Amino acid sequence: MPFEDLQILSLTDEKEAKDLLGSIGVDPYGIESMAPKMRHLNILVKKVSCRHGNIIKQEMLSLGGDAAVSRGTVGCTDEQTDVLLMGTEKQIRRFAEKVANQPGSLKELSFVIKEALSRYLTGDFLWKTARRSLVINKRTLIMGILNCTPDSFSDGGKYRDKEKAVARALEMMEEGADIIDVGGESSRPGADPVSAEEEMRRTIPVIEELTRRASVPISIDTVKASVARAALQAGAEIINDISALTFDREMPEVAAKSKAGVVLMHMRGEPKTMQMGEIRYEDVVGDIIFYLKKRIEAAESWGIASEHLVCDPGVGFGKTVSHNYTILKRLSEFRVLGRPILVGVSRKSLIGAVTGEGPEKRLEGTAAAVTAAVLNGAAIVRVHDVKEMKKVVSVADAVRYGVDL
Ligand code: 9MG
Repeated sequence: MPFEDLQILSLTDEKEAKDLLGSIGVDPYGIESMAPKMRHLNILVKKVSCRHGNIIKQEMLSLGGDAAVSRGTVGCTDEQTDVLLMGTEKQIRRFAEKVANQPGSLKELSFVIKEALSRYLTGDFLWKTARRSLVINKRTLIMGILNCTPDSFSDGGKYRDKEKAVARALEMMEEGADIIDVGGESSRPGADPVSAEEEMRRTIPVIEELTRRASVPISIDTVKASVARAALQAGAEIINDISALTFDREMPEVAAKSKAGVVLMHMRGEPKTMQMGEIRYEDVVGDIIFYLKKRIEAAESWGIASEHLVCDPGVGFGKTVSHNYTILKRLSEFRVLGRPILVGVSRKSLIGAVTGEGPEKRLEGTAAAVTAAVLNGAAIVRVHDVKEMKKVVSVADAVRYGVDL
């Protein structure tokens, strides 16, 4: 039968698209021109006036794409509508060009679309910390968790706790951790806060020792400016702030002055109470992206350059199990933030909710969730079981980026 070797392709990145065009023998100009036609985009624009909704629909139709608007938009019985632009990257770019010269908000829409596309299509990142730049390119980084809370290492003696913590950090480094995240306050749901003094007592001696002995950057997991300041002085380079610089009004200044790397994480409420009561979002992914966009803008307004920022949807922080899986499934949408995405799923309750097992028995479930995160665009994964997750990430990276073997 002729044509029986027809294929329906699933292409996920620009390189794959260009390689395919090259293999057909398309000339280089054609490759540049056609690759953007191979990427289909759905772009949701909220609260557009009915007049503009109609113009957008007409323009997109004229370019061979389409735009979904509310039923009442055509007759303008609806004052406003959300608009879903549907088209290839090429059609969307043409649309943005066409409306760029229109007065008022369509001109702004053109600008916003172009900006969003350029952030969304950024593949490689530099993450600047207080002392170095981490290249994030074709390999997912591993952040190893070092909990310096009493339940983690304590066997009574202060000295032995510190020695054990340092030994575990060095072991994680040997196992493949790219960053060690040191924390002295539990952020588990329902956990009680601890004082800054206690947090420092638990973490600073460990960081001082690791700064002397570890070659990878140290991150301090804290929401308190005084703890972050002391940790940075002791040699830490990154602030992992689960409150996205909102908990302590002095934190932005500490981050800006030190030029530390900063993880901005989304959390609803605070650890003590975040899983209580009804947890509702209009659209969990859209709401978190909007929040993180505002936190990036706030950080920049305090003088923290965007190259220092990493964003984190905050799996498990004020979200239902269903929200957490939606975040993992739609993780690639966070690319629109234009910054690397960090994901922490290790041993969390979203895994236990499906496997029915307790935190110590969630290794395989964690492996599956880490794989999903990597395949959907995570740049960094925060994990307890570095040795095992290093292998998981290597295989997921091979699927995501390919291998030269
Ligand atoms: C401290 N901590 C616990 N879970 C976390 C997560 O998912 N992300 C980040 N950045 N920190 C976390």
